[in-house]
Amino acid sequence: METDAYIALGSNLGDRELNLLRAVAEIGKLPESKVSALSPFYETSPVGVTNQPHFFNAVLRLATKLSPHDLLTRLQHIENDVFQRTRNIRWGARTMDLDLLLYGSEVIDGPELTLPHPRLAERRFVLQPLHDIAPDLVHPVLGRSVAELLVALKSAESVVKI
Ligand code: PH2
Ligand code: MG
Ligand code: MG
Repeated sequence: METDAYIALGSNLGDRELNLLRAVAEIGKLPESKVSALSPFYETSPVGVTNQPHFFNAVLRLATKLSPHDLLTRLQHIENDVFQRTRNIRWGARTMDLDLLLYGSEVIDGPELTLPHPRLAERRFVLQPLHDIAPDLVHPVLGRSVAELLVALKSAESVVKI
């Protein structure tokens, strides 16, 4: 069975735009999967650790037959092997961060994977591009659409379409 998964992409080291394009291409090569929507790219102010370069962020939809855990492992391989990402400071600068936001309406709370992504509704750099491709998608735990979550968001992070 095919499921719509939503993946957030972020980069704040190197050629950020090229990194996002490369990640989209790599995700597009995953087996039994097809990229079916891609948001615009945004330049965003860093959240959490603020003394680091601005990010480029985007969100894509993947129609996939891979399981959530298989998909997560493959995204980690892209981070590590294609972008030579080394695990450094949590929320620090990185060439590529691929976060599984949603997998259909699955709710998972495990040691390796939490779905929906726990900080999804607090982050404008995620909600804005998600809104571009799926405004009516309903968050399976909060029971509110992406459009509703975006309107309710208080944070003042800057998120600028490039
Ligand atoms: N990712 C983080 C922490 N902070 N800030 C922005 N603007 N964009 C990100 O992708 C981001 C962040 C942790 O993964
Ligand atoms: Mg992240
Ligand atoms: Mg991550």
